[in-house]
Amino acid sequence: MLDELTSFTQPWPARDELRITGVTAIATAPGGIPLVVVKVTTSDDGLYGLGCATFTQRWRAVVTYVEEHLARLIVGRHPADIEDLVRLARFSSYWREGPVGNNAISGLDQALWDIAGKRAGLPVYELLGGRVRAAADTYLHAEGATIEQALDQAELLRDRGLRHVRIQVGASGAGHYGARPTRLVTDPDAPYPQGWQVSEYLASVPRLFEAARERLGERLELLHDVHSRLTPKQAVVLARSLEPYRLFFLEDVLPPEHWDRLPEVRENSPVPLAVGELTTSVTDAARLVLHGGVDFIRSHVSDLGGLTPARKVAAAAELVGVRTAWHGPGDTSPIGAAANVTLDVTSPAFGIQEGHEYPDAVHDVFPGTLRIERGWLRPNDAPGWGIDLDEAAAARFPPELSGHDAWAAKVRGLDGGLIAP
Ligand code: GCO
Ligand code: MG
Repeated sequence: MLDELTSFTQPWPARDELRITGVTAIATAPGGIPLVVVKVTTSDDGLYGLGCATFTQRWRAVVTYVEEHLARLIVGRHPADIEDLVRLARFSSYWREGPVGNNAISGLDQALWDIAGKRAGLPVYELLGGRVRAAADTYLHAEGATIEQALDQAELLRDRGLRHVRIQVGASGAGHYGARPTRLVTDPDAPYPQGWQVSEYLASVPRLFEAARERLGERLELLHDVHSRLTPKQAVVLARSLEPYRLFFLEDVLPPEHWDRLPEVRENSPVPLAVGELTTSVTDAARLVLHGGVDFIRSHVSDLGGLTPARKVAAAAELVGVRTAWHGPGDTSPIGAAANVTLDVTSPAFGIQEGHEYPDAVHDVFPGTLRIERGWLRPNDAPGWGIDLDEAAAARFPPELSGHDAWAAKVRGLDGGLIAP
């Protein structure tokens, strides 16, 4: 059966004897966050590639997808035909897209780019045509239960040389996204006492940015992530109230179910909108870029299916004047972070890169993990991604089914109704 499949999928004679011999998934949580990496081995002893397949909320499903469904289609193929192999992986399931499948395919795709780089002796950015900039300007997150605490952190980041800072402030009950709550109960008499209140949110964010401008001055670029909690009209109200504070971007004002209404929000305020971390298809990302919904496209590269589809989104963005801001939180492996930076330095559409400072344990498991220096991220010059995986070290941090599984469904209103993340 395997031979049948392999010969069915091998569409042309390969140029040499090199073949893919294995496709496996390694799950590890050295920073506490489950990360998934795909390893593609070849018949050339010691030649292998690594790719990010991290869907932290459903990591086990990705491992199964890779090892039980993907490997059998790919083993036996030559690793050079990346576009064909990712199309094969994508179309072979007939029902395409979705974060489990796309992350699995991304792991394969990025591992094949890593192999291509190692075979050529070149970093992946040179395979893509070389750099159009030396480094990617990066933002980090400042947060606090109170405005003062959040601004203390923002000031520290500015003093470390960052030019862009995302600022989030807490509130009572569930708090707001990205910041600790000020107190645990919003209203003791409500059906759901720790509920989230949109009115409190809409009033507190302009206060935060007014204070931020007063304390941090005009030069620092300020960003904010709503995390999809608003209606289109609330989004316009928020954007307009933030106009005096000249935000670099306002992120994810609407949940993906309402993205068709983004152009309306965008037309009603000059505040640049950044959207896209919840895109789970290259088609949806392209729609956001081409249909006037975004100023910054910030898809999660592995959720699009890897570097190969993400490059197409970057090319579309370049043609219509949209800029990129690839999603780069802690639930991206260092390989995924390196793929982000490779896109950043090779695409004229680059806008900004979200950065994450990995703890030491992650650096130990992934030697070569990039480091942010005064807000700049530079790609490795070593062949491929220039990042390795110490499998023995990875095994010391087995991931668990944990809070991450339900993390996105923890916010409810005072009436107890779930609020879309
Ligand atoms: C961001 C994001 C993340 C996501 C996380 C979900 O802008 O960095 O919103 O923090 O919430 O990746 O798993
Ligand atoms: Mg976000």
